[in-house]
Amino acid sequence: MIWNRDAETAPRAERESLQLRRLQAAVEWATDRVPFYRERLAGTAVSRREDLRRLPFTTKPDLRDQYPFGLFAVPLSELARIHASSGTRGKPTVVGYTAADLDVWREVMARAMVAAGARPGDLLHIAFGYGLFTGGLGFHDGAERIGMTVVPASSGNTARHHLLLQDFRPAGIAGTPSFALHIAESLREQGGKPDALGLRYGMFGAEPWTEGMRAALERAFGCPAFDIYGLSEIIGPGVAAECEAREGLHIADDHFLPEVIDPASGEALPDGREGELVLTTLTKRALPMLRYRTGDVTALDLAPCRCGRTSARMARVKGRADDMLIIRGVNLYPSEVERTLLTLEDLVPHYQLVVDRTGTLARLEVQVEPAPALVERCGGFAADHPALVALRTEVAGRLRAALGLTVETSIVAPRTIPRSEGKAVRVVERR
Ligand code: DLL
Repeated sequence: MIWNRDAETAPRAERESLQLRRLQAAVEWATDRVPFYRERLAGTAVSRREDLRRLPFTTKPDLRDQYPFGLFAVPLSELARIHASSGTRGKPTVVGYTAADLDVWREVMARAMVAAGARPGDLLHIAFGYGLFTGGLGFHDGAERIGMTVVPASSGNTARHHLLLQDFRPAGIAGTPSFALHIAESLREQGGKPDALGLRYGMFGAEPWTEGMRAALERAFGCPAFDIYGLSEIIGPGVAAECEAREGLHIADDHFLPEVIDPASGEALPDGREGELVLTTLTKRALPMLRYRTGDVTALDLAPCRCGRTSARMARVKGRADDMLIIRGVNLYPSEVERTLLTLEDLVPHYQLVVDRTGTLARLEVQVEPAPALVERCGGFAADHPALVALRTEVAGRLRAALGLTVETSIVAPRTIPRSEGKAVRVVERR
């Protein structure tokens, strides 16, 4: 099923001419109403799609400088809602929506969820946080638009999730991959059967995850797991999502125009090349974003998908450009470590990277936990048990082969790696 067949399967040429018309209107809207854009875009005309490349980028620091409402294009009285992303330091990034923006958000979320198998009448268990974070309410509104029944469970309180999932038996679950896995793992530890909950699909996102994580989630819940991407600055979840083909995420590119650039030079890269995703909102009223640098690393594919949708697709996000670690001259993303770790059955799918910058050279320690079955075979956890020593050697060898880097590997006691209730923190810095 396709939620909006006309929009989602429009031929490429038709799509591109709609994009150009909307881009022109968006540039006009932003320059007329936002002093920041008026100053920067004075005299810039957009008559062809390629002219997009002449517009300056908008960045996270621009949003921070204009905190809280400086980039809004409508008076506060015309806003229907405000969200914010927490930001690790300092003030949050504040975003706003008019009633029409919320309609666009519901529309793109409905497309995303239907592509994952959601249907009117389904019960949906939402394990994303509600509140200023866009995850909970984004899924909530989209599900209501489809005509689903929502269980707004929110994040945290894992025991409550177990109870609701077992007693209500929803068709679908939505949450961060790390929290969903924690729900499944802890349920299993208590004698429950997460793979017998009757779930038909899981929709996961808000943090980078790998194919290994997908396999772990599918095994845990006994249903397919779909990737949904988005960011508050652009709208929230629903910017892009996988369909049943699962060959990249369909970008709602009639609302959000994608480009991929070389993060160092800012030059646009050809389709298929990996770089930083830049998005321009085409229809957003309250907070138009022209060439927003997401920081997320991906590649674009314009070929039509075998599902029939014709939008541009993006590859699974590898991570944020600023999450890249440089260890003894080697660049690596936490997701590359995850890719290796999750091929090992004797490990649980939780891990942490500890970066020690106290010496002259940064050192990386990868902490992993043995799977419960292995600990049982060892008669309890003892780091010097030969089976665990062998496991450590195996993990270290695989990481060395995959990363081209020797990293310290530690097998830590079960349950020592913190479990996530929202976005997982994979990297801990020691300075
Ligand atoms: O995380 C919106 C969201 C909620 C998306 C629920 C999907 C599901 P922010 O808190 O503003 O918004 O964080 C956005 O999270 O720039 C990416 O770095 C990361 N991210 C989001 N989805 C994915 C994904 C929400 N599917 C930032 N894969 C983005 C990888 C993701 N990273």
